[in-house]
Amino acid sequence: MNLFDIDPGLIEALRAADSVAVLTGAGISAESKIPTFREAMTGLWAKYDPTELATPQAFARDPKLVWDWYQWRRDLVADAEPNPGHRALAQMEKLFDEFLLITQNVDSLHQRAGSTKLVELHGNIARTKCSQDGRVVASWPETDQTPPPCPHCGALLRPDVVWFGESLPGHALTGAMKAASNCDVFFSVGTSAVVEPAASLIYYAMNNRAVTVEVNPNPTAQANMVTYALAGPSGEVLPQLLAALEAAR
Ligand code: BJW
Repeated sequence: MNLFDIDPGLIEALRAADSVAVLTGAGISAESKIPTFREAMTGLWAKYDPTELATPQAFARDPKLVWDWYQWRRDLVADAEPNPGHRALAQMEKLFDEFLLITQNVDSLHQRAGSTKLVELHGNIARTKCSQDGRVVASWPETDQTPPPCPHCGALLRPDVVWFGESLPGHALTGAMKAASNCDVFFSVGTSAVVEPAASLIYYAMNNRAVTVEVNPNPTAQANMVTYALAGPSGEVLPQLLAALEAAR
């Protein structure tokens, strides 16, 4: 994909925009070598289905298995670096009066790329909380138990992420719905757009007649509804879009 593939109408819409909202999913971190959520896992984890591990039921059944899976993923994230897609979004937040990056990712790569105007819908893999009362725990005594017990109440610790069937953090979801409802341009980047309520944010934007843009090498079910579907990797598309926008300003 090169600059000429970006429709001038999209650049014009961005030039005129006061308010931009961007929803991101696992695909934006694919070029940082973090496997997307639904792609087959590797090694020891190849035989597990991630949609079954990311549940309170799996944790209740086999807390060690779920804890170890998150530890494997924490190690992948710790070794990863933000890619040009993350960095382009960090630049974009400076170009608009109102901007919100709404991420489903738990990997902190947006923050490490410099994004500051963001909400995390599904928590953060680096944080740990008590499975009983939800209190975030920064450290705990060395133990041979996996998962370790909460230092305050002795219940099992768990990652501070949102599993299927659990509620999203209220402040993050409210902010995301408000930004999607009020934006002039809405981007959906690197998400399969199947997990609710994130997948429905685009409809809030459409109801406000926003220009909608999908960035995904594999067009989703929403691709034929959006104003512009950019079928390429976000690490290439977003920097080109940013360059075209900066050249036009
Ligand atoms: C690239 C690329 C490149 C590759 N560049 N792109 C309404 C209807 C039906 C069901 C529900 C509903 N409302 C709620 C539900 C239930 C459920 C749900 O949505 N189920 C669906 C599966 C149907 N939702 C929930 O339970 C949510 N809670 C909730 O709504 O509470 C109230 C409630 C509960 C129950 C019933 C009703 C109401 C909570 C959802 C929590 C999701 N949590 C996870 C795990 C987080 C922790 C962790 O990481 O382990 O979040 S699941 C997983 O999916 C993770 C992701 O954030 C999320 C989205 O996945 P994402 O990011 O889209 O990744 P992929 O892998 O699916 O897609 C990657 C994409 O990238 C692909 O399209 C590639 O093509 C693309 N790509 N390379 C750009 N280089």
